[in-house]
Amino acid sequence: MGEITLEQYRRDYPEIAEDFTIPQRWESYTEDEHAVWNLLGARQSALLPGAACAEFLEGLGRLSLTTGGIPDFEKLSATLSSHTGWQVVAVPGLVPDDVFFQHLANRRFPAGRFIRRRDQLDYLQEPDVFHDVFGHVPMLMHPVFADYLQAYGEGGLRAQGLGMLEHLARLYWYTVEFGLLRTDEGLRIFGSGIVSSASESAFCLEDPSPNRVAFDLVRVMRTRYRIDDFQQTYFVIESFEQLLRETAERDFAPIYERLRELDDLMPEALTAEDEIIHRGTQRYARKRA
Ligand code: HBI
Ligand code: FE
Repeated sequence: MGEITLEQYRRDYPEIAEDFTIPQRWESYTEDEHAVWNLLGARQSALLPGAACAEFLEGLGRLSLTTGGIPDFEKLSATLSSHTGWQVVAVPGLVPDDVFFQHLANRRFPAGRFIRRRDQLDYLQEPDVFHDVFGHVPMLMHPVFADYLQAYGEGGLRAQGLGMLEHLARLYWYTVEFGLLRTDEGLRIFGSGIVSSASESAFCLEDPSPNRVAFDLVRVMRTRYRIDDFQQTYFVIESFEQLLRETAERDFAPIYERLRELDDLMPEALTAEDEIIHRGTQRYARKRA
């Protein structure tokens, strides 16, 4: 899946730096681009109480990301860094894995600068500023999650050296992007891919179709995922402390050795060892197939 190079981006973004960052040029956003942000922000904010976890909602509230237009990364980074030491930097789109990990390992979150068009409100392939900022930045206000994402960046660089990147990418996918949290009030969302999507916010919690399975590191790293539709399985953590403990504070070398012996699991698969919170009907996925 050939990665984009600096030279390719340089044609459209002559000001791109070696680390793939570009100036945000906040003044250049049009009124209509700010209006698209506000539309998405208002829509998601209305859906998320009782669906997103308290940690996400608290971060969102403190950053006032709802209807003030596309945020200025400099101001956003000032607030964010005073809480957890993270910053937001602008990039033109997807960046190579090692570049992505280097940023995370240094507590910089690379965010797309562009915003989706009005005819793409519900789905687009490349991460835009709404997904990256509204979806990811609120959780970076949480000290434990902030440490987890930095550790993921450091682990990514190591995994790349060991040829295990595909496995580690699944951890990112099923936690940072599509993770659920178990709370006394029921399941709640913390995954950025979900909180930035109107349809998946409801689907992941309410639809009988997908599996909901307790998080287990090796299980997650064996499981393939879909990038083109709703997930068929969501993994549920008990707490952010658990996530940090079972990932950042663990030696992955023996885990990678086990993974070399184990087959991949399909996105809808369940195993005898799973702690199943909800056994999905997979009706939605079958209908789409
Ligand atoms: N680049 N801008 C950007 N955003 C991402 O989420 C991203 C990326 N490059 C690589 C990547 N994600 C993933 O493939 C890694 O988590 C493995
Ligand atoms: Fe993302």
